[in-house]
Amino acid sequence: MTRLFVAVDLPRELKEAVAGIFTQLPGARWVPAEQIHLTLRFLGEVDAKEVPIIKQCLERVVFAPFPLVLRGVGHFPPGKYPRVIWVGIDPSPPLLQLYENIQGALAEAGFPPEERRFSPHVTLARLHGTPASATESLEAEHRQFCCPPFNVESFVLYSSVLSRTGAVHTPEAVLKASP
Ligand code: 3AM
Repeated sequence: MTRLFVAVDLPRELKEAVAGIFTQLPGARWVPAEQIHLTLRFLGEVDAKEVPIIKQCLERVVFAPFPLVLRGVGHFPPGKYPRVIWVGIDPSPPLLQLYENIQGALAEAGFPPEERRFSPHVTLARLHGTPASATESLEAEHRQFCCPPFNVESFVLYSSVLSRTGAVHTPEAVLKASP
């Protein structure tokens, strides 16, 4: 079995800009800078035999390059102990269209569309017992966080191997935009 997800990788400068938000926060496990990404779909454990079919379906996703803007810092879910700190993504029509096209392609590979609404974000940290008051002061500090738009020219099918030191993500296929 292979644990798979589909995501947009970010340029190195953006990963570095995002990682610049990282700070000492008790209970926070920051995502390694090189792994920072925008998840489009988590597929979970998949039989290795199915991976070529998934790749073929994803290769049929047609999209033109489009700009993506990262903006603001927040947490999820609301309440006393959030689980995630994120950087927001402007939900532009081309991003939502790419998301829908990927859902359609994966439905052909036997993965029904997700029921949860797509809420684009870049996960910065996973939290264990960090009070919302601590994340709120970090958010206040970075309320104006914004990066110059970057052009999405591809998306990636990643495999993810979990280990005690964290997940290792490996690109299994890079799906490019049409010029
Ligand atoms: O980039 P984010 O954090 O949005 O949270 C995991 C991460 O998304 C998510 O898949 C992405 C790559 O690891 N993920 C992990 N397990 C999941 C699950 N059981 C999951 N998403 C939904 N259900």
